Amino acid sequence: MRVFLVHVRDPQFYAIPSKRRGKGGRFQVMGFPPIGIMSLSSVLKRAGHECVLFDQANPETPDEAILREVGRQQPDLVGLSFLSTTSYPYAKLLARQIRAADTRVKIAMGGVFVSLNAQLVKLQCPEVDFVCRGDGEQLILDLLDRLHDPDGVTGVTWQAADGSLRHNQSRPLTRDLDQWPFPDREGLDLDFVESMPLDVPAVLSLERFTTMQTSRGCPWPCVFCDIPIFNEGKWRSRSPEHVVAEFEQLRRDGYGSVYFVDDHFLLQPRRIEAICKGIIERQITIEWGCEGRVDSVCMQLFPIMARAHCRTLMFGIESGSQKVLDRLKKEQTLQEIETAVNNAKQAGIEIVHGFFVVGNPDETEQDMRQTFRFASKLRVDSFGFNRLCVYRGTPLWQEYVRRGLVNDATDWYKYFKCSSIDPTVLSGEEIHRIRSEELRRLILYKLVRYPGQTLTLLRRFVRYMPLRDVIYLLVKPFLGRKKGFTSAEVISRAIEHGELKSAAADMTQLADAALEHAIRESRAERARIQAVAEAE
Ligand code: B12
Repeated sequence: MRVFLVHVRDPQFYAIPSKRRGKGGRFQVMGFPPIGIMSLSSVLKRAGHECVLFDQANPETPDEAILREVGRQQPDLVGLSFLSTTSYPYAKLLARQIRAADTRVKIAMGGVFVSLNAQLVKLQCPEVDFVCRGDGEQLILDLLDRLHDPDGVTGVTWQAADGSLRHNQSRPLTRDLDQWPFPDREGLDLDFVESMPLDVPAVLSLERFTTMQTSRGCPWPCVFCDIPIFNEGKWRSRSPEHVVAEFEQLRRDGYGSVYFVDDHFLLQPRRIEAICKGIIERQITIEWGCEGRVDSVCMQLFPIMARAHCRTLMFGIESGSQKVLDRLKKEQTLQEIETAVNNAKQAGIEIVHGFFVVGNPDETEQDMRQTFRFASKLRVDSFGFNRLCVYRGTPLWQEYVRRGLVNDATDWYKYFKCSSIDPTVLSGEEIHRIRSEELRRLILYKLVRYPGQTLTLLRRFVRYMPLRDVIYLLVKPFLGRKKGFTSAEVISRAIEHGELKSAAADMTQLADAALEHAIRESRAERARIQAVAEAE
């Protein structure tokens, strides 16, 4: 059968297509490749199906291009894939356009957001035939076998001919992840260049870049995360041999840099040691990055990780106030954070990044300032301070439902900054004011206190980014708000994307007609910005 798989995303939100073309004329994109659809594609191809991939980071495949291809190639199934609540409005719109253009083609949706909201998505978006929950590899094969009668295909939510909503049983989680082929990295006409994971301007390199997933899930109970629910509280992993074999494949394909999208890579010492030894023995020099918890028992392995070319280690530090950490059920101490960061630096990990969140429930101004002071004490090379947001499926969402701050029936497809809805959180203006002040202080402090470390990082940026953008990154916290966009600002917005994030939050909260209007307007605006940037 012929299957289209589309990774839906706002093209300028998390990936910046450059005008540059890589080897073989492929478009270069600064951002993460869509590993979800790439994983499904290789499974489909191995089973003898035809699979065509689209990533909307590619400026050549907006909705219109996908609609044209649906008309031309008449696929049996179009699968729409996206990660987060923020992309749902775009996915819904695309599904509706496909259905309007072709009443015959079957449409499926998958990914974390739809897995956690399957019945509601099916009701709100009847154009979608199948809402697919959880791991997609075996599910999509089974679905293709039963496309016209998915009764019994576990993990699928659909509507029967009598109009009733069917929520088939969930699929038992498979522990055997080695059974799946490596993601299909050649199926997209794009070359990815490592950019800034989340808000982090921590450029690994400009080598050919890709992502890998070596494990799934994280069992810790942080109140803002829905991963334990998506993975039923379990952590599953691939064997070290399978991971190292993929590294070998990547070397053959000319990749120079990899980021692990695992929720918690640092969970099992023996596995990590075997992966690192495998990489070292085979003399693979691909540089890689990963993230994990600071209380990891794998800390003694940081030196071997560094020898195996782990260059970036990202920790979810969240706060410098123990009270806030406890409120977030982070189950980590300030001491553990310091120890992990110090050990990583001592082991020779080049970039240690700290993810922090501000605007937390019950966080006072003093707690927030303490977080910045704590960050200045830590030997982290780079840091990001995001406002806490709440998504359905997390324990925090459930708390807000109980407290009457969100309405599960009408708000399920939205997400909120906690500061917008929770009276125990500092107001948006206060957070902005404190964050700007403290960020300025933090940057100056790092420059003075750790000039060597900061200059090394800056040298790395300058190697990979235009000098004016690096300068802009540095001075931005010291500037007031400006009107209009410079091209550096377009890039920095993609790095920090504070305003885009607010716009996305607003977008998830619009009624359908207003949503379509807003998306049309924002596309027109984007086209204008692009035209200005190109003219420059
Ligand atoms: C890597 C990552 C990113 C990357 C994404 C890059 C990219 N191009 O993919 C970056 C850094 C850009 C990013 C950004 C954001 N992210 Co993020 N991200 C992740 C992370 C860690 C891994 C995703 C991944 O690659 N998984 C690996 C692949 C193989 O899995 P998958 O995509 O889920 O696909 C599988 C199944 O879902 C299924 N499937 C998927 N699609 C389909 C389609 C069909 C038809 C079928 C049958 C099956 C199917 O099959 C696949 C194989 O089993 C997840 C956590 C997680 N474990 O999912 C968070 C996560 C998805 N992100 C999250 C969030 C909140 C965000 C941001 C909003 C952050 C922010 N505040 O700015 C943005 C939003 C980006 C966007 N517009 O979607 C939340 C989403 C919560 C929610 N309910 O919305 C998550 C779950 C993290 C968390 N702990 O809460 N993210």
